[in-house]
Amino acid sequence: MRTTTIAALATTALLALPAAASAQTITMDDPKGDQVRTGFGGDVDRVEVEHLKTRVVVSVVPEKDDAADYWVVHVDTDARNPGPEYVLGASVEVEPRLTVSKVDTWHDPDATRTCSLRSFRYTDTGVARFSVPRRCLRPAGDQGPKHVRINVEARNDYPDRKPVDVVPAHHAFGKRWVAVG
Ligand SMILES: [Ca+2]
Ligand SMILES: [Ca+2]
Repeated sequence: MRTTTIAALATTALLALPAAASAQTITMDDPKGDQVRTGFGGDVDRVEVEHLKTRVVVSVVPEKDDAADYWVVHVDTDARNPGPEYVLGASVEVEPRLTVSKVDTWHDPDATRTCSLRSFRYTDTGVARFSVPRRCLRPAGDQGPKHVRINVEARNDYPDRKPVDVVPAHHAFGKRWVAVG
């Protein structure tokens, strides 16, 4: 009886764990063909997030031959502020370049650039890989974010720069925090 009770308590304790458990690496899958049809690319297949000791790496995997012109990655580092604290942007211009900006809301006109990096590239398989030093995602003197959540928008230059596919959803982050490894 006692064993049963302990087992039951253990099960209850497990069920009581917060849904937003941390992990060093997560994958967010996205449905195929759910993008806004504009005649251009931008259908995201999945997003992978790695939180390493010195960098946060976000890999955006488009459906085959369906890359967007432009990717916007919103980074949540603080649950007390409902929106993102940082935005990463990269385009497929001749010389791909990654910018990191500090923001207070989803669309912050006063965004402040914290880093401008060459550490953005497309892999041979068309994956857009953002590799950001943690120092770009922290206030001065801070150690860097304990954990991050991510939102990715695919955008095109034509007919406009409105998002055509968003992971996981408009103005929402992945459920799971990705803790530093
Ligand atoms: Ca998709
Ligand atoms: Ca936040």
